[in-house]
Amino acid sequence: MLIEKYKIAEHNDSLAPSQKRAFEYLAGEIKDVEGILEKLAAFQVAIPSWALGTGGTRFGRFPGGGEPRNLEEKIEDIGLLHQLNQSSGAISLHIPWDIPSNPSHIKALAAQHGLRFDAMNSNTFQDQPGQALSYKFGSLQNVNKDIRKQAIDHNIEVIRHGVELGSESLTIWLSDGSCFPGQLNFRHAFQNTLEGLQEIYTHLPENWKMFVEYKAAEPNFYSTTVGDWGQSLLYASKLGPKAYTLVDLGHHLPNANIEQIVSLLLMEGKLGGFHFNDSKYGDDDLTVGCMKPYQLFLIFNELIEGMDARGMNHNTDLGWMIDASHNVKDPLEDLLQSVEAIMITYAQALLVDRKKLLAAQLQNDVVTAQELLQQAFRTDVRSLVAEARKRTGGALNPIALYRSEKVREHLIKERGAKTIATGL
Ligand code: AOS
Ligand code: ZN
Ligand code: ZN
Ligand code: ZN
Repeated sequence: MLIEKYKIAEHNDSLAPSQKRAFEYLAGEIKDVEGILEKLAAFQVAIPSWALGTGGTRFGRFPGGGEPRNLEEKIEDIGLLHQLNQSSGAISLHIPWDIPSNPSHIKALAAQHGLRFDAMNSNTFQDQPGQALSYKFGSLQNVNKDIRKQAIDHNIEVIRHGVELGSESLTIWLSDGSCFPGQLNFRHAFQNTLEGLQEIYTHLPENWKMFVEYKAAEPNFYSTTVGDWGQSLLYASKLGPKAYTLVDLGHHLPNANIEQIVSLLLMEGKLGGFHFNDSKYGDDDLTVGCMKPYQLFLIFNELIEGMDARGMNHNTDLGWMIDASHNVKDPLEDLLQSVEAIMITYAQALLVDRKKLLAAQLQNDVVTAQELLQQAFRTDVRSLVAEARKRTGGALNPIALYRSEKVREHLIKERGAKTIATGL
């Protein structure tokens, strides 16, 4: 469902006086407001197809109803998000959950909603119904050549689906690893995985990128074969110029300095993609910015510093995606919150006075350096983000409009109270 344009206009009119007050005050305080607004308007974050349904945990799942029943309805949900915030203009698909039966129809539907196809995601972490061989002991790392081949072929098939839709990247997250000491020969597992990735790499079209996503643990709790950024970088470097590391915020050991990882990967030209979420314990996949907003700010600060140093385009030169899920919220409201948190943090990072920061660093003026970062972080930029949204046709307060338009109620009526979206 889409919200009629005049409803967005009415909503924006009702909030116009307070928006004007807050925005004008802020605009008087910061430099280059127009330049920042342009960057905010351009910035797009892909929504993963699997975040549109209730996530759940292995203990239970409490779906709220009205979930998309097929790829078309997933695209419609993301189209609605994008209509409201103008910052969710891309969708990231997962094969086999989202195999498009009619790719040209799917492509046209996405285009109608202003959406492009971001990274394609393969799946060798589950056994699918009717699958010949099991991934119980891994996919690309497997000691069995036929299982490795099955996983390679699957990834090649994912590329093929992506080409049909106009995607230009493949994200490979492997759950491969081991549960107990002695189970795996680490070198053999690495070599097998590398060979598999090399084979997949040769099937990438000219303009495609491959993202190698790492994760410290889960589902394997002794070792993971792409377990950290060092291992991912090793694969990406051996593979070649189309291969990059993908950072998922929830995939580190506790207290890892993610901003430093990001900075060095960018320095090496090997940061390719990003999965946003937040966590308190592990791969919690919570709403972006709900737990550690300052850490997110520090990461964005390094992203911008590093991208600017390499002359990269903030929006197009990295694959930005949300990778979150949850059991207790309306997924669409949660995604609106996540995108908002990303935009707020991006705006704050754009406010950092980089010249002064560099000068402070060169003077070893630790206090000034910290002040400069915190000055930006403590600026309330919500009216700036809202202004960018308004200027591009979005809603000043997307969640408020979503609720007053009773979107979920409509979706439940249309799709039913007991729909289950395919996904995690
Ligand atoms: C798994 O933990 C990773 O974050 C994956 O990126 C993702 O959640 C999965 O590929 C969903 O299909
Ligand atoms: Zn991820
Ligand atoms: Zn994850
Ligand atoms: Zn996660």
